[in-house]
Amino acid sequence: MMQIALPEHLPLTPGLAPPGRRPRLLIVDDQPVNIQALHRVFAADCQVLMATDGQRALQLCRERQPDLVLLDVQMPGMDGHQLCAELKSDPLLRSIAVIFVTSQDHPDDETRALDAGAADFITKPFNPTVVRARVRTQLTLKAQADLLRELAFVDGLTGVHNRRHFDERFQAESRRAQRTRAQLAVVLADVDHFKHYNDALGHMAGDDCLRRVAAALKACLRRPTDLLARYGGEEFVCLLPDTDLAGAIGVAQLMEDTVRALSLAHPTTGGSLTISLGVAAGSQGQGLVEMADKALYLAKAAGRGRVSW
Ligand code: GH3
Ligand code: MG
Ligand code: MG
Ligand code: MG
Repeated sequence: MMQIALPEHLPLTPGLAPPGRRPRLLIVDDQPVNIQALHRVFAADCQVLMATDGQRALQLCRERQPDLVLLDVQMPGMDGHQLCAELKSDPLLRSIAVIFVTSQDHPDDETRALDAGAADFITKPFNPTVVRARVRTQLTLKAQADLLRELAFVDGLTGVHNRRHFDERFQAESRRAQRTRAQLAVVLADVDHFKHYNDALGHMAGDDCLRRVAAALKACLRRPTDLLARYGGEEFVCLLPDTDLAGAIGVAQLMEDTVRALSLAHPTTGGSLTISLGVAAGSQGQGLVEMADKALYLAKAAGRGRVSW
C-alpha cells in the first residue's frame, strides 16, 4: 500500500500552503526596513527567516531548507544574482523557489533573473496583495513539485525509497566520501527462498511479506542520513554514510535478527522467513555495490539467513 498521504487539495484557496504545514520563507535584503515590510505581509501564516547578506542567506538555505526566498538584488558582498546562481547549481538547494524583489526594473534585469532560475520578479515599491498572490502561486507550484519528487523516489509497494533514489544518493555520498575520506557502507539484503513463499502462499501474501520486511529493515536504521531502498524484486539496499565495515556488519546483523524475529512462517523450509545480507565498506563508492553483491552471494552459498562481507 502506498504510504504517502496525498494532500486532499493543493492550495488554490486563500491560504498560503497545503494544510498541515506552514511554508518557510526566507527574506533577504541588506536594508532591514525592506525586510520588515515583507515580514509584515507574511508573518501571520508563514515561518519567516531573515538575512541581510548573501552568505548568511546561503547558510540558512542549507540549514533550514526554506520553500521560497524573497531576494533583493543589490547587496554588498554576494548579491542577489550570485546567491540565486549558487542555489540553482546545488542539487540540494535547487528546488527552493526564488522571487527577486528589487528596485532594478529594467527588462534586462528581469530577463537576467529569470534566466538564472528565478521563479518570479517583483519590483519595489511593491503592493503587498500582489506579493502575497505571487508568493502563493510559487508555493503551490513548489508543493506540487515536492509531492511529485517524493512520489518519483518512493517504492509504491513498500513505501521505502526506490532504486532511483538510492542511485542518486549513492552518487552524492560516493563523491562526499572520496572528498572527505569518510567511510561509506552498503548492505544488500535478499529474502531467502522467496519464490517458494510466493508460489505456496500467493502473490498477495508475498507482497504483504515484502512490506513487513521493508518496515523491519527500516526500523534497524539509526541515523537520519541512513537510507533504505528497495533495490528490485525481493532485494533491499542500505546506504550508510560515515560507517565503517564493522559498523555496517552490526547493522546487517541486527537486520537479520529483526526479520527472523518477525516469525513469518515459511511454507517450504518449515522455519521462519529469513534474509541473507552482503556488506561492503570503503572510502570509494565505486565497486561497493558489486562487493556487497558478491558478499551476499557468499551468504547464500553458506546456507542463507546470515551476514557475509
Ligand atoms: P534465494 O534464497 O536464492 O534468494 O531464492 P529466491 O526464491 O528468493 O530467489 P529468486 O530470485 O529465485 O526469486 C525471487 C522471487 O521474488 C521471484 C519473484 O516472483 C518474487 N518477487 C519479486 N518481486 C516481487 C513482488 O513485488 N511481489 C511478490 N509477491 N513477489 C515478488
Ligand atoms: Mg539592497
Ligand atoms: Mg533476489
Ligand atoms: Mg531471494
